[in-house]
Amino acid sequence: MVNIKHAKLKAWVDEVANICTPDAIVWVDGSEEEKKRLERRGVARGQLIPLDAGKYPGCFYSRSKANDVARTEHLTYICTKDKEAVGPTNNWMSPEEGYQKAREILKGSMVGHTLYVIPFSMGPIGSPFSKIGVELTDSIYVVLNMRIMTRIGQAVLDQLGTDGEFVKCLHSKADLDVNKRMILHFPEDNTIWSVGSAYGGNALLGKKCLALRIASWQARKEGWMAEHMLILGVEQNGKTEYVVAAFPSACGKTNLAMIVPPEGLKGKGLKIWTVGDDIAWLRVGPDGRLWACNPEAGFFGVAPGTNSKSNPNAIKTVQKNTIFTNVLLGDDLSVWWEDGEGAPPASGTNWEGRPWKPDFKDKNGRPLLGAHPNSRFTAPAGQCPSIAPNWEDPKGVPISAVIFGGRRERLAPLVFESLDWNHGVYLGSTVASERTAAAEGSVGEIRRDPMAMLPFCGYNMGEYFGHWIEMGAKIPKPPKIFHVNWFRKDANGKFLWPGYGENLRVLEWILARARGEGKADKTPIGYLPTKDAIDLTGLNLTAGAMDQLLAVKPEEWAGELDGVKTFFEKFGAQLPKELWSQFNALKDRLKSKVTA
Ligand code: OXD
Ligand code: MN
Repeated sequence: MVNIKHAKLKAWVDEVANICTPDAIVWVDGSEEEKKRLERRGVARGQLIPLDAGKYPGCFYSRSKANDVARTEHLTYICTKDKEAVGPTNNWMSPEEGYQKAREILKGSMVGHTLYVIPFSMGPIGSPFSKIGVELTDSIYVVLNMRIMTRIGQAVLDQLGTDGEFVKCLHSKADLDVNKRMILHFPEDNTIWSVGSAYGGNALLGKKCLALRIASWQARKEGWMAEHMLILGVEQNGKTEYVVAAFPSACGKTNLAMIVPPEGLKGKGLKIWTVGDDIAWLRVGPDGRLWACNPEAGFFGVAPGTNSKSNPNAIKTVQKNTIFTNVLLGDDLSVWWEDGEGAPPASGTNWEGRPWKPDFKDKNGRPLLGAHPNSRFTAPAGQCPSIAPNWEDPKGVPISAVIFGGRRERLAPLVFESLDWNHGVYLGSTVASERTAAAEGSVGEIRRDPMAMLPFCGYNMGEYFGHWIEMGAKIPKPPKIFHVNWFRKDANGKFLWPGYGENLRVLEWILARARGEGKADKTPIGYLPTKDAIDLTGLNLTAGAMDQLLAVKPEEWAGELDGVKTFFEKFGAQLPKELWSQFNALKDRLKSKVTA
């Protein structure tokens, strides 16, 4: 039995129950006993399948509808009184329209179902970084995932007390009709309503909806930052230094957050500590440095491509107590995914629920996919072998460097350092990735994804850039800002840099620079490592690869400026003048280089 002392919370639950009319209301207490009960219920209703208990203890399989397997950005809205508040990169709806449309879908949507009330904390309960939310949902899958991804239950209610503030999160699967799917954010009301989807990014409301969209709005008001960033520590000689890094979705954030030092650097005794793989909340600490906290408690990682080479720590993390969604389910109650670990099962059922064998082909004659490309694992962060001993420290961890990166075949060198904070903000605001064949649009086309926040910033991105500029002035000892690109290719289209664990070599240089060490040359785009500055011990790069990885081609950069200009112009008067100054200064530096 939970103990609820918060009158407004009770009143809100009643209000929602009046709209959705569930058969029952269950307050989630977070106990082990409750977990077992929900698992049994999920299994009985066919929503969960227990995996082989010997090989995958405590693990379950789940499959969502075929048209409900990813975040739906075009159905995601920020609902504010003033349209300008959301800027040119978000979908806008008025709060009246949003509430009214969603209410129509929600009316009676929980008849025959139970409404679960999940009190949850983003960030360790009681930490100065943390924010509390309460998610009302009709999905057992959501309760069990939220249990892994956040801290839930009675302890959160205790923290909330009689009148604490919380984000009101309402989720209903309704009838999972894509035509009645809406992910609505009401930042002025501290409210999120999500209907018609059961996919994680749309339904686990603590993650993208609260910890990024609503939190970015709160962060601007309250003078902190909510970012789409991993957090990791590098330990050497008993001292650990931390970085945060932002990359667009599907650029390997989870992999980088858990890297294993490469063979060639073994002698140096470096250790990597994972603090978070997706979201960082950042605040100025009493020492004048920027401190970071991971608001999540688990990993909601992409399965395909995860194997012992790309991410050995993730493979070890998902051995127990993990929920697998939309991967291949073996007839032997195993799970498997493309580019994964070990041999596939002899037969199974694929993510669409179709019979599957390794030689089955789809209608185009290509191998029939076992796992959806966006299939996921949900696993407790504490199970990761590289999890930092202090990952739940309520103070957070002090940040030495901020890293931005995109996926660029040309242009961006392996790594460079910004000239100062505002130049670093410029680098973040111009982050871009080239489209791969898997995405919509033409291959090679540039998709700008500033600070990797394009789908996650809860307000006008022009103002968001302004907030970054203002934060620079508020941090007495700011971290240095860097740009990395693991994806540069040679003339034959081959990757020049091996990536994965070898990326630690680049992190070493970044941390040295943050300490005021590390050799660099000043170039028009920023500080580049000198040819011998990155430790390449034991790495057999092809001849000339390092020259190509570090090449800065002013003509290519001049071309890039055209794209940046078009992008910046979208924000009109909301684009901070400081970013135009950075743009013009870079243009001048490049010009003098071309004519020199
Ligand atoms: C994620 C994403 O799921 O960025 O983390 O899309
Ligand atoms: Mn993400």
